[in-house]
Amino acid sequence: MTELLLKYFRTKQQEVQSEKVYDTQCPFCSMQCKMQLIEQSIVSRKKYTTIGVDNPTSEGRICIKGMNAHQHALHQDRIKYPLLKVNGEFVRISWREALAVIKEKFTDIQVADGTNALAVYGSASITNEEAYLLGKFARVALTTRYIDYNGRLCMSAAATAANQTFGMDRGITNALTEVPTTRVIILAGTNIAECQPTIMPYFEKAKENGAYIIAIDPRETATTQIADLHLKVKPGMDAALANGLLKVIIEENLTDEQFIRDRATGFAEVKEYVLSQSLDEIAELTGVPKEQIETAAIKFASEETGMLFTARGVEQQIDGTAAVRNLLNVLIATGKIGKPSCGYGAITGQGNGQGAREHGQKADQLPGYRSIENEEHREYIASVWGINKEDIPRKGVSAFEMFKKIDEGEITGMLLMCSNPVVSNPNANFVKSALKKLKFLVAIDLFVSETAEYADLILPTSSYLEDEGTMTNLEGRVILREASRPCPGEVKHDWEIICEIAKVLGKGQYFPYKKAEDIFNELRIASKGGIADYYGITYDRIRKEKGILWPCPDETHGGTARLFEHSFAHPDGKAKMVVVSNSSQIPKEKPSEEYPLYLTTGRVVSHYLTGVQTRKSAALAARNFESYLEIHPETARKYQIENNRLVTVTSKRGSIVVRSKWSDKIRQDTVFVPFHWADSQNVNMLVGEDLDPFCKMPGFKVSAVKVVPN
Ligand SMILES: Nc1nc2c(c(=O)[nH]1)N[C@H]1C(S)=C(S)[C@@H](COP(=O)(O)OP(=O)(O)OC[C@H]3O[C@@H](n4cnc5c(=O)[nH]c(N)nc54)[C@H](O)[C@@H]3O)O[C@H]1N2
Ligand SMILES: Nc1nc2c(c(=O)[nH]1)N[C@H]1C(S)=C(S)[C@@H](COP(=O)(O)OP(=O)(O)OC[C@H]3O[C@@H](n4cnc5c(=O)[nH]c(N)nc54)[C@H](O)[C@@H]3O)O[C@H]1N2
Ligand code: SF4
Ligand SMILES: [Mo]
Repeated sequence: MTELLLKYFRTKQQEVQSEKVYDTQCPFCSMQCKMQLIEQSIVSRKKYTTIGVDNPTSEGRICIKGMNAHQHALHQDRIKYPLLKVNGEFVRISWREALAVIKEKFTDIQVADGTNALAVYGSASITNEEAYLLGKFARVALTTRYIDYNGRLCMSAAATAANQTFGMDRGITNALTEVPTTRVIILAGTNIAECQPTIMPYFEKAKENGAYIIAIDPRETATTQIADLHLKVKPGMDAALANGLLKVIIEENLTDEQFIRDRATGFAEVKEYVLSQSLDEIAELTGVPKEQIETAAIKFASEETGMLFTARGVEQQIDGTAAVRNLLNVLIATGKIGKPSCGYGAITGQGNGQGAREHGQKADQLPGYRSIENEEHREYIASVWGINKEDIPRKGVSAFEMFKKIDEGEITGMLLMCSNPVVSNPNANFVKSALKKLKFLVAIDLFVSETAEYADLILPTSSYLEDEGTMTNLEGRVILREASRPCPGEVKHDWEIICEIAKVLGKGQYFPYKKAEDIFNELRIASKGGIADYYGITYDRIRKEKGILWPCPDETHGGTARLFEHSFAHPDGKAKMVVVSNSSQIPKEKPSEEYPLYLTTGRVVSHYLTGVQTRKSAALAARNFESYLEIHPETARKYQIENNRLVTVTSKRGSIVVRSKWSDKIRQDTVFVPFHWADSQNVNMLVGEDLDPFCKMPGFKVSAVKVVPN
């Protein structure tokens, strides 16, 4: 180093007057990368740097979003005080006033419209403690049946499919360390390179070790680039494609007969159905050449080990459950589960997409993945909560269906925690009109989101730097987010807010917690004996062992890395294969003369979900400051769409205006728009309301649209 450089660094170091280090985890995706925020005071300003910290899942890596997460958490737009809407304007009020307003409004609503007139809308970006508490709050403090959460739009198809096929749902059936040694991988409708970037080295290592990678996606993405074979499927056709794979595997005698006999039911019916189908027709339906279907099937079936991964491309369909089940049929038919380097992964989305779907935030669920309609389960949870089992309400409806109930006047008040449904639910115009009908909406958020703007009261909550608690990452590993930064202004933690509301409603005795760990210790008991059994997991153990994979039934149990080694979780121990027809039970929207193109939606690496957080971050916003329409140049020419111009995209439901981006990486019959932007760029104004009959997932990945130049 030159004298000059040394001198420069010495002066720099002298400038740093103090340094604080905050241990935390990234607030964004399911990798939950461990990191530290380093805050340096330098003369007149503060400098922030985020670095990755070693741990079993992300191994010290972080991506561009994690690196810049502090930019939104420290942003001046953070809400720091309760805000009440008075004559259309939000004004600062005290917590005491805010809680009094809630007490009055909630009581009035329940007196006038019945106890079920209040609904709770939760999230999978909150901690396990908070997700558990929100479920308890709805049932015990509000005694309403209506609670559901944003995970309904996210993991519900994969979760339902895994429950139906295997009898239980844990995102990945293996620890990630098994990926590098597998021989063949299917990546179906998952863009891990942009959505879970720090997972990539596991797959890159597999490739270095000679694994054959098959990607299924209507677009070429950073993920399909690592594939040896890319099946550029027509949007919404994964179920039919899986039938093609099954047909070839069966005809080529590549099934694992013994595995099927010993470990599965339903194969004979599946075999009969797929053999009755024509591969030429499947090729036509899916847009994937017959030879490619054959190659994929033969490659996958003939290797000794193999793993299947799906994400929202396959799942966010009105036949998402069936599509996943049919891909699981492929996995079972080839005996590739329950063995080393063989298994299934539904790549979890949100930071706590796994844990938040296990402990009672779902309309039909009680903690530990128990069922709210099962008498024994009700009895057990009532005993943990200290109430009568008759007092636990019955099941409610899914996230989007709650907006239907609002529209119909059945739900008149809502508590919304950590979600932005105006941008994330289908048919956004309908959602907005429903929200306007509410007598009272409380939003608990970091910012005045597009949905919080509709609220009567906004409560300020803490961020990932401030709020401690456990999250269950995409492996099913329960990890502890230590968070030590003090809350800004009068901000409170989500769990504290729940407890305080319960208290003013006269239910304080059921919510006596002093810290997140107290809630976790109750969750452990509530989950005990359930499918998602956390009983053996403690904060101390997580700290020592760097996370524990559930199920973990007692404190001497080491956690479960690989599921289904000896049996599946159905009472007969077998996996259930099922016939899935080539076309959806509810017809999907198809391109027509008026709306000639498929629209599919998804993500870019630099933004997160509805963008409320990442649009605040200067570094991330600079990478993509507006939405866009990915369109094939041939298609663009056909519709007189120049490159880089504003265009109007219209479906039966509405219109948006975005900038065109020519790309020969997308199918010619399909356009793609990311969903991170709001207002006139809110792509959910275009998406329809039909829901998967099993899991109530909307069809975010298939709409019919037209595109015209502006
Ligand atoms: N950068 C970033 N990362 C994120 C998020 C984010 O918003 N931004 N969100 C997090 C969350 S909550 C989630 S759920 C995950 C989502 O992670 P992914 O599911 O991987 O993300 P998507 O972009 O929604 O969809 C994945 C791919 O599906 C393809 N696709 C579209 N239609 C179809 C189809 O019909 N069939 C098939 N086979 N593929 C199709 C799209 O082209 C896209 O490349 O990411 C998590 N990570
Ligand atoms: N068209 C289309 N639509 C989609 C999808 C798609 O692929 N295409 N994907 C769907 C998927 S997979 C998902 S997961 C949903 C997500 O949809 P949403 O849940 O609506 O999205 P977020 O942007 O995560 O909203 C989180 C809100 O909570 C706030 N927040 C952040 N952290 C906290 C916290 O700790 N506590 C509280 N109280 N608030 C907090 C943020 O500021 C933000 O306003 O969108 C779905 N919608
Ligand atoms: S966005 Fe996901 S991959 Fe990136 S740092 Fe955060 S948790 Fe890790
Ligand atoms: Mo998600």
